Amino acid sequence: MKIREEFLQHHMVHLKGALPAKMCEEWVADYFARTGIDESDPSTIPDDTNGFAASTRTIPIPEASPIAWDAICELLGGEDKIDERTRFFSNGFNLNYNFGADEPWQGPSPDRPGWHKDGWFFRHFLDSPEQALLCLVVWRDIGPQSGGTFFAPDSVAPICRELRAHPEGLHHTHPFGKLVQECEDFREMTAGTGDVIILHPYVLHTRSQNPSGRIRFMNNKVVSLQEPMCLNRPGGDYNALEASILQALDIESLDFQITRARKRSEGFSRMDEE
Ligand SMILES: O=C(O)CCC(=O)C(=O)O
Ligand SMILES: [Fe+2]
Repeated sequence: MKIREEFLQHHMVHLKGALPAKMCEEWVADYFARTGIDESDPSTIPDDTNGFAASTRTIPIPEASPIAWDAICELLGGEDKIDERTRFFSNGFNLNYNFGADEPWQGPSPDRPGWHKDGWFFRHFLDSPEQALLCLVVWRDIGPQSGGTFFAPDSVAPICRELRAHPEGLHHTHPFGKLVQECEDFREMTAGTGDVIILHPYVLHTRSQNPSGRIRFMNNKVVSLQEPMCLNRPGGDYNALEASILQALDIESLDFQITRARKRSEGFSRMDEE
């Protein structure tokens, strides 16, 4: 299936082996070497069940993964539409060491805590450019019940309706997660080394338990547009993201006007309470 169709139908595109396995292995080995963590020795595993690794290296996405870069550009309407600051992968891994390992396993469901929409650095509007895609970058294979992110691909429509109803914009702490109650399709991400899973930015997701004894190495990589989306393009020449939003709202076009200014933090840091 073509990338665009796949995105419109499933709100995700799973690119297998999008990063060279050798590079992934090297970056993961480097993490272990720098931190002294040894998975066979629990005393070396940090007490935090999750954590972000310090970022010590980055690589332009087109260099690391032409496949992922082509897919991103195709979905967003071309390379020139993408914010320069979001054109890199890094080793600032999002780690899940052993979250909930001592509790009975619970699969993806609305009952799990923590469902959210990404984007803590900006005020959220239906047409916001800041979180245009959410790429899950997988540095080492993730089997079942090994910390793979839980996600609900059918959250896109309820999120679109919520954002459409709030032209004044919503703070990132708005309880978007409650909309999982309207979802039926709950999944657990499993993936191989070097896979990149491109999710629609309005896919609700949450971390899962990791009783596997194996650290989960991933990034939740944000890709931003330079400009806000346009939901009423003359001629209907929509990028896949815009088309998916119109499809979710079941309309041909939308003259969406924001009623409060856009706002974001410096860089990508967490925005304060309003
Ligand atoms: O750790 C995970 O699987 C999900 C993390 C996440 O969604 C986030 O950090 O925004
Ligand atoms: Fe997230």
